[in-house]
Amino acid sequence: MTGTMITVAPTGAESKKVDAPALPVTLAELTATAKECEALGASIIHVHIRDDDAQPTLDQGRLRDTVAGLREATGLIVQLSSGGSVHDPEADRLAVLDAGPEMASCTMGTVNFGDDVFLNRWEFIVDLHTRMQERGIVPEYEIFDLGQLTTLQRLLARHGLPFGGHVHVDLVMGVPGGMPGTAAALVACEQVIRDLPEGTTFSATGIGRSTLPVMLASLSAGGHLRVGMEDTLTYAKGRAVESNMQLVARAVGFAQLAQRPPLTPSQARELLGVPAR
Ligand code: KMH
Ligand code: ZN
Repeated sequence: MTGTMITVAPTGAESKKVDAPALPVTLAELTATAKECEALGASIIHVHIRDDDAQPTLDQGRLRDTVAGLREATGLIVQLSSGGSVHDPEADRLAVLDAGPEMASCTMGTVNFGDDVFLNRWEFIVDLHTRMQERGIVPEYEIFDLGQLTTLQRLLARHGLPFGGHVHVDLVMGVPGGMPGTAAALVACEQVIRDLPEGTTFSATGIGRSTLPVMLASLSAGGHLRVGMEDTLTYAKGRAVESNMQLVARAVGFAQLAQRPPLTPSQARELLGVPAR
């Protein structure tokens, strides 16, 4: 398949609604954003949710309502974040899988995260991976640094392929504490991805100002794209992002220019081994 999977990551756990009023924090805002992003060309939504005070939460009831609401309103692949915020305990992060998503993120190691630490112990990674296998959830392996790809190799060698048999990786580049958001770093990752099981796919996102170089590098290296207000709140120098749709529309434009038009959600399901709906 030569098209581009475009993931929208609309909310995240780090940005505040007061600083970015367009950040979708209610279920109504999230479903409206999801519908518009799907119409523009997104095929996957990477979901973090907020509580009534717009603070990050992993509340089980809200997670279930969110999965149900997004499935009813859109055809997007619903990928819940098992990363949560840096403050979430492991038990709550594992319980995300109980909300019944088609996909969930699964980070391949601990990384400094600005002034905080995003903790992902080996035993916790194994737990997430094996629970997803048992429950028929397709993981997206989140990679914040080059060595985490080697951790993924070790995980697959010791604990087997994910549900569906297809390996998909997301390079999250430019986090302060992780790998830089540069074409050189993306190519270095791509070289290691070649040692993963045949057919492994990758997407990439650049945090903050690295969004454009990472997007262009990923398209030219055969990768897919993730964009959204989880990752950047600046559209251009001195210009704030107006909406997630603005970021998806730009990614769609670049994908089309690269002659790799957006894949539909059903094409993305086929590629990733996510069961058809
Ligand atoms: N919010 C970050 C600490 C994920 O969603 O899996 C972790 C994160 C990764 O966003
Ligand atoms: Zn996330």
